[in-house]
Amino acid sequence: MQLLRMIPVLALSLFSNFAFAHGDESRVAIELESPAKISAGATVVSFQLVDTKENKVVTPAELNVSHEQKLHFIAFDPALKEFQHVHPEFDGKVWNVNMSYLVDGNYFVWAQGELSVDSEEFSSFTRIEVSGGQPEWPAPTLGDVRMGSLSGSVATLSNQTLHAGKMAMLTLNFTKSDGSPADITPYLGAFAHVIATPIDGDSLIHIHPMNGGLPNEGMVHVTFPEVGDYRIWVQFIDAGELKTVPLSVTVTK
Ligand SMILES: [Cu+2]
Repeated sequence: MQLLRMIPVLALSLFSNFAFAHGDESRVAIELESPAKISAGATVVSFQLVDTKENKVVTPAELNVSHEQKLHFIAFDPALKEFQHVHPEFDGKVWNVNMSYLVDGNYFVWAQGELSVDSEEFSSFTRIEVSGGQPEWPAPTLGDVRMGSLSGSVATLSNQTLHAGKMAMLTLNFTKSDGSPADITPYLGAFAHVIATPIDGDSLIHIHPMNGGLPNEGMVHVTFPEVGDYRIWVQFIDAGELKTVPLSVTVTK
């Protein structure tokens, strides 16, 4: 049983996004029931969620369905290379989720949801330390990389200059590797999921692009609060297959 960091939520976007969250005390806490130090491989992460404002445990009854799920769970390593987006289930006592950690590292693990009492979105984070697996990746070097591909699908973010604290409207475009439009269908009720974190990993931006002018194009309204590099994971379904493509951006003054 371990009380770990809780995260405040600042609504930055007008759209149905989990907003920016930072590593400060906040309202919903994750209490790990399973160990915080684990061996690499397949594992079940078990935890409680505590609404510190209402002073009660958060079960599915206390959550709204948000993007087809009551709870979203996002984990990544400090090198910002390993990424998981999964959906815990409640067994009547605790939340459980199957995860797989192959590479060593002290992972950032986020739970995101929306409280039914007042529709407040929350992002809670904790750390899970993995050892005994593949050696930890070296510290991240990101830079501005706005195009990436995976098994024949290409994700491209438009290249406007990004300024800290200023809302940007980026175009997100999906094609096949031959340049033809990708065959996009909704993932968890959205055109795509854009999950961003700064290089230190302890804050999270989760955006759902609006449909753009073309079926393979979406509009990402986002504010990056700080100067520096951000890892961005873009999740989308192309020809029925879920793809996660890592990109990165550099945010200037
Ligand atoms: Cu999810």
